[in-house]
Amino acid sequence: MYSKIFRAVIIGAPGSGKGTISERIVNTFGFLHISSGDILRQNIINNTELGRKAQRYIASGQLVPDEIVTKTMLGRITEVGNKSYILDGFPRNSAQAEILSAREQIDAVIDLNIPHDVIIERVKNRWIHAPSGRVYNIGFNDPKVPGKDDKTGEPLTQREDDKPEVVAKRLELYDELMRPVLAWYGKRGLVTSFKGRKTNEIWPRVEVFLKEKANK
Ligand code: G5P
Ligand code: MG
Repeated sequence: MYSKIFRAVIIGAPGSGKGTISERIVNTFGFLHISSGDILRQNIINNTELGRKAQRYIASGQLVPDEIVTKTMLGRITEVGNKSYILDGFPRNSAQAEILSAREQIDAVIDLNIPHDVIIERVKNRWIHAPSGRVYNIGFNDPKVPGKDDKTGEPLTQREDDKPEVVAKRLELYDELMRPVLAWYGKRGLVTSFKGRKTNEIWPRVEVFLKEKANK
């Protein structure tokens, strides 16, 4: 398909559409989607040691401690081996970005720039199938059967951290911690920003961008 391994990072505020755009990248380009949030939520469901450690941080909108997340994500990247991937939710601050850069050469950073008022409306309608990470949204991406996952028929749930007061906290933390990360990647000429209010308008631009980049 593509001549070389392509490693991308997708960055954007909570609810900006990182998971949604990543799913389209997986379907179109065959990259693997490595989402820190999905991995942590799966661990919570499976009641693993990692899940038990992460749970209270996630529920309150705080970051899970760096050493836990970094170990988990670098472990997953190693398992993936020599395949193109898109990293979603990691790195989440400058310390994580530095550790990642010591290990992996990142080819592109996709920055989703969505106004906060749009995000606050979206997450109210978000429903997920936590075991797989599949995400739905009432009125945008409805499940075929209300309240049920399309593939497994299992019940959908809402995320504990999608409560309005936790979303506000996550948005605040995002702005504070990700500004330096974006600046860091920006200095290295890696950032391409996509601004808009709708995924269906942003996705075609991301697709064109990746077609050009990944084919080089
Ligand atoms: P996560 O899981 O990384 P966030 O906060 O970065 O969580 P989130 O909430 O998963 O990001 P997203 O993936 O950017 O958002 O957005 P999405 O799910 O695709 O879209 C949001 C909703 O809008 C969905 O319902 C979707 O269907 C809908 N939607 C999309 N586009 C449109 C549109 O155009 N129109 C409409 N109407 N709807 C649309 O992190 C969670 C927690 O895990 C921990 C932290 O505690 C974090 O808070 N964590 C880490 N901690 C430390 N270090 C790390 N690296 C960590 N990573 C995760
Ligand atoms: Mg997500």
